[in-house]
Amino acid sequence: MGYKFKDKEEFKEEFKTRIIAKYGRSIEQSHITEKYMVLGTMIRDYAAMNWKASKEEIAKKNEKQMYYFSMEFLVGRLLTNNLMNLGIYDIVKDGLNDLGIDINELEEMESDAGLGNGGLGRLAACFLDSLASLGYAGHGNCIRYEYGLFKQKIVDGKQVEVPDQWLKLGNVWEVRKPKHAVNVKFYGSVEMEMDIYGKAKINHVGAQIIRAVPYDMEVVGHNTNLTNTLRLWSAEPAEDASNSQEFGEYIRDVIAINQNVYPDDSTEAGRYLRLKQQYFFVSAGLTALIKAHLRVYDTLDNFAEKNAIQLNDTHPVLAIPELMRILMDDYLYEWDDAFRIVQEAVAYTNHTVLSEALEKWPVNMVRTLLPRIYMIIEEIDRRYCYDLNYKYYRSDLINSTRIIIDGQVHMANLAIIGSHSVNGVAALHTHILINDVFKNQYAIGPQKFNNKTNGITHRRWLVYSNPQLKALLDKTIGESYIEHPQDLEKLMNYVDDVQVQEEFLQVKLERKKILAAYIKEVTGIEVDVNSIFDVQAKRLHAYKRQLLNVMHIIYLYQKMKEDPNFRIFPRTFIFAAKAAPAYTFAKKVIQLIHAIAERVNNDPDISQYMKVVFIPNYGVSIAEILMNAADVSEQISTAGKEASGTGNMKFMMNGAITLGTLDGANVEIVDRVGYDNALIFGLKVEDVETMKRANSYNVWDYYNHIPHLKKIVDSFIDGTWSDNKDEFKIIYDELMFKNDEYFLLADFDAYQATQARIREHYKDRHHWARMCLVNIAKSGYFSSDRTIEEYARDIWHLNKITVK
Ligand code: 26Q
Repeated sequence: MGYKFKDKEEFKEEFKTRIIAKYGRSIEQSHITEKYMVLGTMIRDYAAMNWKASKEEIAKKNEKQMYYFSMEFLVGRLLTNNLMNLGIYDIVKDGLNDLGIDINELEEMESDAGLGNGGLGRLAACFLDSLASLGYAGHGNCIRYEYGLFKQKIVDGKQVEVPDQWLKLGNVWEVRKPKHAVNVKFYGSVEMEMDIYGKAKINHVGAQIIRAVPYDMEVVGHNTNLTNTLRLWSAEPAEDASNSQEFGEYIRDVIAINQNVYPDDSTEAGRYLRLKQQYFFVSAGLTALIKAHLRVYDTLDNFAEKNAIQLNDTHPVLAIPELMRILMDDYLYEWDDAFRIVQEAVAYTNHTVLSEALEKWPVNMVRTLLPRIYMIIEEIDRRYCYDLNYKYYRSDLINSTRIIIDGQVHMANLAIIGSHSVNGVAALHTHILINDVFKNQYAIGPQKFNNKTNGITHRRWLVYSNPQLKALLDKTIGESYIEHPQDLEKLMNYVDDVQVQEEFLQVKLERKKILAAYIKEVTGIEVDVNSIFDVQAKRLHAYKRQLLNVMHIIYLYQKMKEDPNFRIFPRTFIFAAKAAPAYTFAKKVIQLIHAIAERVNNDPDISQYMKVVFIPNYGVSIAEILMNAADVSEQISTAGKEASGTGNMKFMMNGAITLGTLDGANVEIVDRVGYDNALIFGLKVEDVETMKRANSYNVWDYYNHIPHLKKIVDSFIDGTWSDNKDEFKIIYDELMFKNDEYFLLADFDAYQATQARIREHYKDRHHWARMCLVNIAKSGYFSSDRTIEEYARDIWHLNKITVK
């Protein structure tokens, strides 16, 4: 179907024909889901012409390509994005309109591809958009999960998880590629024999063999023909699965691999399957990659020259021993040559400093599931220790930096040893990696360490999701910022322009109305669009301190109840957050938010000043209407804990003011907008460090000496929020009997005081609008285009590709 419709009329013809060809019905008779599927398939085919041309151009020029290995790609919807990036949105919209079809209704039919937990997965999706848009050959490798991250329902004020059946209507963007299927081996044992040249030959015998079938999705860039690939691997039974396992059991094992995205939860048991998922897609991805390389070149000697592999956290770190295995066992490379290729090809990004989140796998688990891979890991570890002893004379650092420690495989150490680049995701985060978390690893290989501050695609997060703001920007500073986001800086010439300020406030009001309608629809709560929209949207974690926000709400409520003269400027406190299913504390906080909302929203003394809203099932599509409607962006993690944050950037780019600690990328936001245009409070990393080192923090001191804190904390156990006094006891215990690990009480007064300043800023409309405009003007730096340019230049060494 080599076609590209040129105009509205050709589009309509093609659309009609396809509806008939596929469903044997006229447009009028066809169901809306059928219309959606035909349109999606049509757009996929439209872009497929570019896909083919891209592959040919890359092969012809022998260009280097990058492969982003990630367990997560939080893509969201693609219809609008692809139509916009292809520059055919208006043709299609008008054509559909002629046919009596509202494009918005078709857009709403698409399920979010929710193949991820949060920031890390969304970052991968933003990177794919920037790679294609900038003209870099950079592809994704992941798993074709049958179910995305669970859907969140709220029942009786509590989170309930339900399966996310995102494939219900099929995935119109994917193409199954059976000819590129490969086998992946688990279990069994390793036998060694001598070949006729005296070289050891490895036989992996008695393995469970699973077929990996790729489903490829086009990644369409903005205003470019270059089209990349997101490859999702699906597990199927192998034809020659010649092992002794009982058939039914084998099928269950196969199905389980694709089953679902694992929730970000370090405590969850039964993670064996996750290790299987990790190896499954890494092995399949690399095997296919090697084959593709050998179709163009007759050697793997230049593998690292032509391929870059980026590991999104340690989840895909088995790529290191797996590539070693392929090079040595299948292509007979010597250890040293193979290791050089691996190190040159692979780079690792770290996304967390929380020690409980650094991946470790028990040796027995790895050895049983992946016997050959375990042998290689052991050998990498052995040689590493040898080098530290006899080459670097740093035997003192062995125990903290080696891979196998106390019967566990330390994945981050494997990643650092087996790669040439280790990066953090914001300046402060990288600083902490170098000086604290990986201090000893840094002493051994300082040249590997570098920073790449995260970014977000300004196309999805500004241009497409906020057409009202786009229109204002276009008219004020022109459209150049769409291709060159740093041109948003031109807006600095208008921040004092009263007319532009007024128009910005109008844009914000429009967005707040859209969000308010959505809130009414899903929660039944009516919110005042003239109140301050104060939003905290992110995964629920103790370190992100949603509870600090909640405590402040309780504080205001108690104070207004106590003192009829104390009244606040109307506020709408909006939360959106999923909690990992086994994370009891996080789920309790969600329940507490609902209990407070119920009370506050229905209290006639209070509800005109304050509403509390919890938007269920936070994900990409909800973020698209939530971020741009905020006035205040809550980024209040304990200093040193949030690696970067990327929601903070989405809010900023849409003109919200950051209310935050000096943590993650907040630091770089303030660097750009200045302390006048961000509301910064609280302990800094050094303060937290000092208090920890001196062991000087005692939560009871705060509780006993600050009456309003005592009152807030007591409300968790005195029946204020539930008839059952024990309902929220674990929140109380977490704070008071674990010495408030995340320093909520220590930061409370600073937070409260900064919150109080917001009303002063907000009351002066023009002043407030100016602050917001400065934020937008300075947000270009946080486009993932900038981030990708840095990765391409410093780590991947890619050239830009032009496809005709
Ligand atoms: C690990 C083991 C078992 C099950 C799940 C996991 C798991 C899954 C997902 C662990 C971590 C994640 C996701 C982490 C994540 O999203 N980190 C965020 O990455 C963003 C992008 O760099 C940063 O902006 C955030 O600061 C960081 O929290």
